[in-house]
Amino acid sequence: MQVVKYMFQPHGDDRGQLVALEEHKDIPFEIKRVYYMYDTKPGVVRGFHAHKSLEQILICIHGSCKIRLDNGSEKKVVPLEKPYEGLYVANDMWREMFDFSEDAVLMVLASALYDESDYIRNYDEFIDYVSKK
Ligand code: T46
Repeated sequence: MQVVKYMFQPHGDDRGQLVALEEHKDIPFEIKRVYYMYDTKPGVVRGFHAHKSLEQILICIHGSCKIRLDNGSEKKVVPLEKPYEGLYVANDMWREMFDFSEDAVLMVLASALYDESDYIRNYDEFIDYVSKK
């Protein structure tokens, strides 16, 4: 499984850092939705689903967390620890987010509006779905 991590270019000066993200330039799709999670409680694991068509970029803009990716045949854990790195998560990929630091803010840029019918929330269903492709 190929893990695609983007290293965004910070515009740093003596005031600090600024990262700008533009669709189809820094981000490989049109950004239709932005959401973020924070105040994640200790030991919590989120996700446990895949998407049929949604593509996303995950950026831990503060603190740190880990992402487990599973394409049905291989699993990888990717740490997100810097506000200038973004993990590309394609469709047909089971994901779990865990090991959130107390101060973690995980921001997600998504290629589509929220649509519950795009989710596969059952692991056996996911395995069945990807094995038929
Ligand atoms: C994903 C991972 C990385 C909305 O109403 N609109 C939204 O855009 C989102 C993302 C969620 N919601 C509602 C649906 C649930 O009632 O917020 C609640 C929590 O969502 P969920 O349990 O799906 O959250 P996570 O953290 O398990 O997963 C989220 C995204 O849903 C998912 O697409 O890839 O983050």
